[in-house]
Amino acid sequence: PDLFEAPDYYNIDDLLTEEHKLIRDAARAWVKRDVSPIIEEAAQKAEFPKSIIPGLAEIGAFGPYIPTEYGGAGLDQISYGLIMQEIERGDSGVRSTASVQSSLVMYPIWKYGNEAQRKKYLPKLATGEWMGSFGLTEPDHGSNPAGMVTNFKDKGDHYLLNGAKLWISNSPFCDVAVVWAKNEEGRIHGLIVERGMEGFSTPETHNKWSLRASATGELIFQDVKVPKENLLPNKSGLGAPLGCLDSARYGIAWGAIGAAMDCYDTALRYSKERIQFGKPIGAFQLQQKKLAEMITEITKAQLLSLRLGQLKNEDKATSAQISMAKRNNVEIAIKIAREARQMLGGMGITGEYSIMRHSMNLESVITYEGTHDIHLLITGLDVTGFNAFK
Ligand code: TGC
Ligand code: FAD
Repeated sequence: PDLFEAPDYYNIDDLLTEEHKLIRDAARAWVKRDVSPIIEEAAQKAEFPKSIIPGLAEIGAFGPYIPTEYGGAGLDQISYGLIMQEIERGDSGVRSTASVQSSLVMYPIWKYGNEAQRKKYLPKLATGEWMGSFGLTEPDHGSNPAGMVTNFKDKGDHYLLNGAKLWISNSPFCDVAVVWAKNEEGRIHGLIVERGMEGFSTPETHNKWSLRASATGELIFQDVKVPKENLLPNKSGLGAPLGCLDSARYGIAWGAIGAAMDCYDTALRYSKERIQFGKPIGAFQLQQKKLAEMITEITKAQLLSLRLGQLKNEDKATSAQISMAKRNNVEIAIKIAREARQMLGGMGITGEYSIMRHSMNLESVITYEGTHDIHLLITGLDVTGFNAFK
């Protein structure tokens, strides 16, 4: 009752289980109660609202598909997607915090870590007692992470870590960071770096016009002594961080639909109430064209994500399929945000409505986790067999 009525033009709810709907509605109610009232101010002030961390944990946003024995929610991939959708309907920055914690910090510890690491970190990350960040991108290596220069040397009883990561979500307040660095042979490994280790600092990046309610910063390592037990032992090479990205990108494909739904819903309501030339603006063909195209694209994105979720549940989704969904759904969301903003006229640029915030946030979402162009090249490679990256 009284929840956001999400567009469901093709009765996609009929394809969900009762559990999916319960999980989605719990996340939806939480966003309405705890995120929507505070998010505009947080974005205006460019502050991550830490008060929402326990709520994120409660709705299962930290490790939705991580087994319950490690504190995760033990849910399937569609539930994970629906949670991301609801959170991003509130704000992409809040979804970023959840994506990083779940797919980029808990996932590698669960998949590539040993039992001691899983037991030490996962339960505290699941409750939000500890917050994590993921360091892959460097100042000179964004789309091409294989070129990274951050490195560690074997010093007998510990590793010595040097380098710097840039554009790191959650960095300014993280307790632990999963950091990707090269060993002396140039092989990429994941290391768990903890706040307080000497030589490790996390300066914040200011003056963002996008994702303002998410804290972004650097991870700087100057001769950081990392205990040997903090190396993730079970996978190395670029495929290890890329495997984490597959999981996060999948969540973003769902999340972007949430942002698009919120923009569409706002524009639709406005179009019925705003009178110009003696009629609601929704009665004019040009405004109807915008709304009709928005609901068409949202419906297509929902079906794409749901099918991808089924494939993921069966462990059959390919990285290229995930790239297609991330790229498509973020693109339709950014276009919908732009059109919806225009439908609100001057009101559309204010913080009275969420659209402009979504629009600005999505400029980050279309860039991070692989840019729009990188995902196109992944599809291009997949269908032609020719690598156009290099
Ligand atoms: P390439 O030679 O293609 O691959 C190297 C190795 O990785 C394997 N691989 C994958 N494994 C798992 N999942 C994937 N998606 C994979 N893609 C490739 C591949 O099989 C190979 O394995 P092996 O065993 O043969 O060594 O690598 P490349 O150097 O040519 O690069 C390919 C490229 C450009 C697609 C890739 O590097 C890329 O995706 N670049 C974009 C970088 C990116 O997405 N960065 C994101 C940083 S994290 C972030 O943005 C968080 S935002 C916060 C939030 O989520 O909210
Ligand atoms: P570049 O790689 O320099 O790309 C610049 C342009 O060139 C892009 O348009 C790109 O598409 C294009 N381009 C690059 N290579 C090619 C090519 N081969 N062919 C055609 N075009 C090409 N990273 C993390 O590791 N952890 C995080 O938590 C994290 N959070 C982020 C949060 C925010 C708010 C932002 C903005 C970024 C975050 N990132 C994070 C970094 C993000 O993943 C990178 O910004 C992204 O991968 C792109 O890298 P870049 O910015 O260096 O751009």
